[in-house]
Amino acid sequence: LLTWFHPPPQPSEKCGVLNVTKITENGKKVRKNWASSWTVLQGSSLLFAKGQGGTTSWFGGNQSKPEFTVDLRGGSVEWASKDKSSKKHVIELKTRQGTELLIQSEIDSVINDWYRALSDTISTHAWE
Ligand code: I3S
Repeated sequence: LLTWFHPPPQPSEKCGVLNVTKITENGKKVRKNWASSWTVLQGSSLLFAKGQGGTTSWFGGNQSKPEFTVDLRGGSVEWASKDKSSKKHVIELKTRQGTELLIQSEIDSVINDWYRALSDTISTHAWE
């Protein structure tokens, strides 16, 4: 009966260009290094490939591997506090492995969509 009211299934893939920096790696603080990155959400993984303005694609291109991948399972997302970055629209992503990333876009709607997609992914895979 309630089938009609179920939300549509979440898209498992999303991609776009975001500004990204690691701030912690395996629990250790690292120096910020903001870079524009082609970002792909695929299942419970978030993949990054360095690129300029989204022109680089590693799909079927010569760059066949993403630069780095994070496992979202068991992770968390929140809006970064002011002391984490002076930029606006910054998401703080923490993984279970102890990596923390800041993810940013100048475009409100873009970063809001990513925030939603990442939180949805984390809750979808919460029991894995
Ligand atoms: O958290 P911080 O140290 O203020 O981060 C800034 C620095 O990483 C800076 O580079 P240097 O390491 O060369 O100082 C970056 O250019 C800034 O973008 C960083 O701050 P924001 O507030 O943009 O995240």
